[in-house]
Amino acid sequence: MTSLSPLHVERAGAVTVLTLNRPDVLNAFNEALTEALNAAIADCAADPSVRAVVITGAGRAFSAGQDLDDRLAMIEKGGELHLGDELRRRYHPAIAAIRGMRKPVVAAVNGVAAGAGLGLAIACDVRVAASSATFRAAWGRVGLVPDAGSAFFLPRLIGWGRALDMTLSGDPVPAEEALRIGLVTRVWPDAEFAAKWREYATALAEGATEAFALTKEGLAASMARGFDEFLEVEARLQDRAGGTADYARGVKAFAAKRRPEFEGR
Ligand code: T3D
Repeated sequence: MTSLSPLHVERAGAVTVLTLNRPDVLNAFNEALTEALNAAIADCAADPSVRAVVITGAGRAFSAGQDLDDRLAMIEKGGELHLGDELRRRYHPAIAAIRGMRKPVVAAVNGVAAGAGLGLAIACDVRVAASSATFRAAWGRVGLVPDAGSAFFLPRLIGWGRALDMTLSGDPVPAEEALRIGLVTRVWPDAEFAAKWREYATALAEGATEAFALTKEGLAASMARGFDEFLEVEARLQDRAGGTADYARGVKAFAAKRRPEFEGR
């Protein structure tokens, strides 16, 4: 990737690909990158013609997290650090917008994902990884706590014990191990990786997008509700899904023994 922009935005049919593009520093997040990422995520959310989003990295990394050169500069200046404010301003909007996005968001983890880079990946709906990718809960090694939503998502994805092992040890988790413990759901060889995630995202973008939005809503609701209350949420979501034109398209296509052509609504 040669563009000077810290974030490369590419439209491929109904898929938007956001490529973190600071390869010299393993796509570490500086102010310009988080600003561009927040804006691009908001654009994807607002554009109904975008039906799937992929976040990936340029070069050999997905992202090494917060740019520590920027933090070193702040520390050496001697002022007070307010990292909570940094999270609220730069990271939380992106994570919240991904969770709330009414279309699938895929993290295509092409290389190392560390610190807030791991946080971004685990906030996405689906994680797919290149076989050489690694996952590092790097915070402890620089004296911080997991952030960018990581302490929320990590135990839900891999379980309490593994989340503590990963965050306390800081040891790298290779892609095959990540697959085994449920941190990612697909691993493809490096040489095929880009073609595979493009194929995967294209298939998602051809799906029943509104039903996918309601699916995300349902899964999120299940985390915060008891069983009886959840069943009522489920019934309401299915009411809405059953009212979409895509549902009628899906049923007609099934009856005609052909593939449905969903329009996303
Ligand atoms: O501050 C806030 O707003 C709060 C938010 C905090 C969230 C966080 O993300 S804190 C955690 C930050 N991330 C890390 O602690 C990871 C730091 N990086 C590493 O530990 C290693 O780079 C890796 C394990 C990820 C990869 O190691 P390796 O050996 O493959 O590569 P390398 O040689 O360490 O890195 C290559 C270059 O990228 C190098 O620059 P150079 O020497 O070629 O000029 C290195 O300094 C740079 N780089 C890597 N990570 C960062 C970075 N530069 C700035 N910030 C980084 N996070």
